[in-house]
Amino acid sequence: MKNLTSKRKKLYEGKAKIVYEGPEPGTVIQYFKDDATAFNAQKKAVLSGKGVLNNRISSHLMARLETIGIPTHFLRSMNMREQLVREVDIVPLEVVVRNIAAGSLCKRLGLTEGTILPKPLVEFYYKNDELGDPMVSEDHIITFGWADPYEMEEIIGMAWRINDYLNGLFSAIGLKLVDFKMEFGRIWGEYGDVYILLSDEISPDTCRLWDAKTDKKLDKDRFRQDLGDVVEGYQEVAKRLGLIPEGLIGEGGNINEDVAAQLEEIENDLAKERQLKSVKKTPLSKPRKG
Ligand code: AIR
Ligand code: ASP
Repeated sequence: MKNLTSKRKKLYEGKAKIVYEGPEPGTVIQYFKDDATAFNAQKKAVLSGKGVLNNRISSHLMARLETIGIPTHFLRSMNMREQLVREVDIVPLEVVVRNIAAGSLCKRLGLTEGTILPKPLVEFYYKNDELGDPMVSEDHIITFGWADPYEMEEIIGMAWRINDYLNGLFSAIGLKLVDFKMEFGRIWGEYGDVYILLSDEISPDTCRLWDAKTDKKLDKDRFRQDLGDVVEGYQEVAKRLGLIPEGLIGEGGNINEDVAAQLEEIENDLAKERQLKSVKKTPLSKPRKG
C-alpha cells in the first residue's frame, strides 16, 4: 500500500496510529495503522484492513457526536486511512465508561462478565505505558494537576452524554455498548480560555461491542482473547453503521481501495463544515481557565 503521508513530518507514532503535521496551523493528521497491540503491547499483530475500518468508524461516530453538540477534534476525513483533526494538548487520562461488566472490572472486583451495572460507571486511568495505565481517582488527577476541577466537570459531563448517545446509536443497530475508552484534549481560545474536545478515536479498538441477541464479541476482545475473525468483527460493526458499501470488501476480507477512496466523501458530507480560522496553535505557556 502506498504511504499516503510520506512527505509529511511525523510528530508522534503510537501503537495504532501515527500523527503527522497537518496542512494548517492547529491541525494534525491521524493515520490509522493495521497494527494491533494488547496488554500494554505484550501481544502484537498486524490485522489487515483494521486501520481503514477504524478510521471510518471513528470519523463517523465523531461526526455524529458533533451533531448533538459534543466538541470533538475531528475536522474531516482525508482518505481511507487518514483524518484531519485539531491539534490538542492531550489530557493524560483514559476515561472509561462501563454499562456492563467486562474486562479489568471483572478481574478487579470478581464480577461475572455480562452483569448489567446498576448505573453507568465512569473510571479514570493515568495514561502512562511504563506504569501500565494505572487506575486513579479524581483526587489523584487534581492533586497531580493532570486536569483541573473545571476540566473534570466538563469531561465527566461529556462522558455521560457521549455514553447516552452511543448507547442509543448502537442499540438501534443491534449492538450492546458494554464499555468504551475516551481521551480528551485541550485547545486554547483567543483569550486563553480552555476548551475540552473529545479526541483520539472511538472504534472497536476502544469499545466493547456485543451483538444484542447472541452477545458475540465484535471488538478488540476477539484479538485479546484469541477468538479469531478480528477484522470480520470490526467489519460487522462498520456494516451495521451503514459504512460499508457494496464491493468494499473483496475475497478473503481484502479492502477494495478504489471503492474505499470514494468513502471519505460520504463522511465529509455528514460532518459539518467547520471553521479552521478559529483554530490556533497551542501556546507555549498554558493559561488556565478562570
Ligand atoms: N481500552 C482501555 N485501554 C485501552 C482501550 N482500548 C478500552 C477497552 C475497553 C474499555 O477501555 O477496549 O472497551 C475498558 O477496558 P478494560 O481493559 O479496563 O476492561
Ligand atoms: N492497546 C493497549 C495495549 O497495547 C491496551 C489494550 O487495548 O489492551 O496495551
